[in-house]
This record gives sequence, structure tokens and C-alpha cells, in this order.
Amino acid sequence: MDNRIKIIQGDITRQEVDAVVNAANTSLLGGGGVDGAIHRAAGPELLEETSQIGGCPTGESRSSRGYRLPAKWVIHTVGPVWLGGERNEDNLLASCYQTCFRLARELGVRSIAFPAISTGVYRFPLQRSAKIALLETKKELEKESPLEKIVFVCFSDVVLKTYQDSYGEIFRP
Ligand code: AR6
Repeated sequence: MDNRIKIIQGDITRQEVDAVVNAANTSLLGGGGVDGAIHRAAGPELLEETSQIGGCPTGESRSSRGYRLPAKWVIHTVGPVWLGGERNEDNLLASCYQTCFRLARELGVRSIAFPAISTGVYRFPLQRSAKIALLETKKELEKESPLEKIVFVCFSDVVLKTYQDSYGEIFRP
């Protein structure tokens, strides 16, 4: 068990953390789902900033300020579209978490909130994604991480239950 990890049900735009992660697309120009919610809550300055970034490849991440969000930073990551599992989807999703953690270190972030990247419009299987999210987090926390709190914000009770079960498997003492 690792008490730096919190698994909650809620809305990521309300999280009082240093950085929230956005499940964006390669344009970084906004969209639906959690991306739309973050842009609405942060205000139009967020789009002004992300439109200057010039996009982001799948599996990578870019940072911006959080504007009207409680979070100081938004880390935009581009998850893979699920295409059946033979198109490097697992590694690309793992890379999202790795690159978010790398940026978090660079920004001096001590608390970060993640949504279930790729599990909405991009249709990545939920259980498989939760395992990847928690395994990458375990690896990060084993590296003397500056992170004090990692929140997995689950939008529905199904997502919450899946993360709780995966946490039990991966962090079993
Ligand atoms: N807080 C936390 N989680 C949320 C919220 C919220 N406010 N809203 C939705 N979720 P999705 P993807 C959950 O579709 O699959 C966008 O259009 C949702 O229930 O937001 O990575 C982008 O622009 C699901 O579990 O992201 C891209 O084009 C999870 O967040 C594309 O969708 C991710 O669902 C990215 O697709």
C-alpha cells in the first residue's frame, strides 16, 4: 500500500492539486470529455496558450498554466486510440504516464491528479488502462519521487471500482 495514492470519484477540474492531467488530442486545441471540461473551467486563456504549443504527438505530454482552475498547471497528454491492442497502445499509454511524471518533476509539482486517460472516446479497455496507470505510478514512486500526492479522479463508479481493484492487485503488501 502507498498512502501517497488517492483513488476518488469526482470531477478533475475541482481538484486542489499543483497539476491536473488533461486527456487531450494531438492538436491540443480542446475537445469533448475531460478535455472540454478542463478548457471550460480554466477559461479561454488556456486555449490561447495551448494553441501556441503546436500540437503534441501520441504518448507525449506538454504543460500549460491552469488559469481559473484551482491547479497551477495543466499537463496535456495524448493517449492512444484503442485499435485492438496490436498497435503499440499499451506502450503509448504507459508513455503518457511517464512523460506526465517527467514534466511534473520539471515543474516542481508535488501533487497531481489524473483522469483515466484514453478510456472514454478513445475506447482503451478500462481494466487494462488502470493496470498501466498504477504500474507506471508504482515505478515513479519507487524512484525517490518528489510527489507527495497522486490522485486518480474517477468519473463514474465503474471507473472507481476498477481502479480500486487494480490498486489492490498492484500494491498488495
Ligand atoms: N473529470 C474526471 N474524469 C472525466 C471528466 C472529468 N470532468 N470528464 C470525463 N472524464 P475522454 P480520451 C473521464 O473521452 O478517451 C476528447 O475529445 C471519462 O469518463 O475525456 O482520452 C479529447 O479532445 C473517461 O473515463 O478522453 C480527445 O479528442 C476519461 O475521463 C479525446 O476526447 C477519459 O475520457 C480523448 O479521449
